[in-house]
Amino acid sequence: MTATLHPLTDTDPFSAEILADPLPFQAALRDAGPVTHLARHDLYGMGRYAEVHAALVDWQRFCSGAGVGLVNFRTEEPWRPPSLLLETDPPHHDAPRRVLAPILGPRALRRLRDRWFAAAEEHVDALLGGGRGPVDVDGMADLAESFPLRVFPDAVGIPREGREHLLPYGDHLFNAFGPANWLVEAGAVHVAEHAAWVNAQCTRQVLADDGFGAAIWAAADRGDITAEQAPLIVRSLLSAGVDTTVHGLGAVLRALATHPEAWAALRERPDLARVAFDEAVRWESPVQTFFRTAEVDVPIGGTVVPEGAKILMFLGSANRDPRHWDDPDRFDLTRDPSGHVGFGMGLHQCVGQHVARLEAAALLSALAARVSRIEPSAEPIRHLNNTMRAFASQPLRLYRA
Ligand code: OVV
Repeated sequence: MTATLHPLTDTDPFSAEILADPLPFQAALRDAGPVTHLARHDLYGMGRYAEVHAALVDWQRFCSGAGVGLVNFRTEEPWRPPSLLLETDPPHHDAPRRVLAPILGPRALRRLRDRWFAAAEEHVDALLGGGRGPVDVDGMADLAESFPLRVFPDAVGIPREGREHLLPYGDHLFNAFGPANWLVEAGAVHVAEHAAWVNAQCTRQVLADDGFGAAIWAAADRGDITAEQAPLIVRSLLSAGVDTTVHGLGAVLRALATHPEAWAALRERPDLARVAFDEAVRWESPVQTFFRTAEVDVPIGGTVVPEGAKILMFLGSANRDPRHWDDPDRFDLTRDPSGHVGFGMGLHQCVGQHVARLEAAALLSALAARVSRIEPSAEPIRHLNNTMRAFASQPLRLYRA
């Protein structure tokens, strides 16, 4: 209850207490007004849906080119070369985005659909085994982590060897958007090895010739991007494409395990898998926050956010703002979750969202066809990260259909 004992402005939104349970702080932030100065890190926090949405679509005043973490790239050194997609503004942002969007778009993904649905069926069959009784699994290790790690790196076209670097690399990257606290210090110990491996997977010679990676290099051959840009765009896939989906799947599994009526509805109508995933992305918001930087003085409510200031967009808070959502804390398959900002909004909105939805649809469909009941068999354990709302483990009991 930090938020009520101390003035909100002194609260550290990246403290272990708030990362473990961010909802009370977020409610206090929304109630305090459209924007609040958080003095601990000299940042401005926005927690209401209307203002977060408006700022995300206003890239001219709320820029990404100075970084979308607390570090201002105009005054401090970024820990890695900036992303050509995430950490840029138009016009530099546009060619990489224009190249990547169709590679990850619904039309291109059609050729992966059957393969991923078959892989999910195999994966769940192997997990359930040949016995008869219920099966105890870890929803994270056995489903949310292992399924994406089985299909996504293949789709990018990277070799098998070394894939264990992907999750810790992403975990550190998402920590590094926050302040240099104990999470960043712990990750910094091994990040050089993870980053060296990730960077080495982005070259043309390493990538299979039929994956997302090769398609990015083909765009360089056509002249749509340069040969210097191509490896950094591949790096974006390996940076943003693993942990995010893992924790999105963790969120939907948690939601379905704790909402038996939603599981029953999904079994009845497997096409609800997509709504279930988007509602879980709204409800849990695996990517909780991103920063923007004020390009000019921006008046918001009675406050002026000064030019150069960092503004923290609380996506998870906007997704639970009762000013916008009816009964926002309820996970509800009958609501229309579209318009949530869990994938962001505006010109940086998640370019991989169709890939994530396809992974979720494959896994949930395979589970719904084989599992009559799914329930928590013990309390889940949270994994703390400066940006992501995540589980380390999630014990589940699966009852065969
Ligand atoms: C959305 C996102 C998260 C992390 C990394 C990147 C993007 C990237 O482009 O590297």
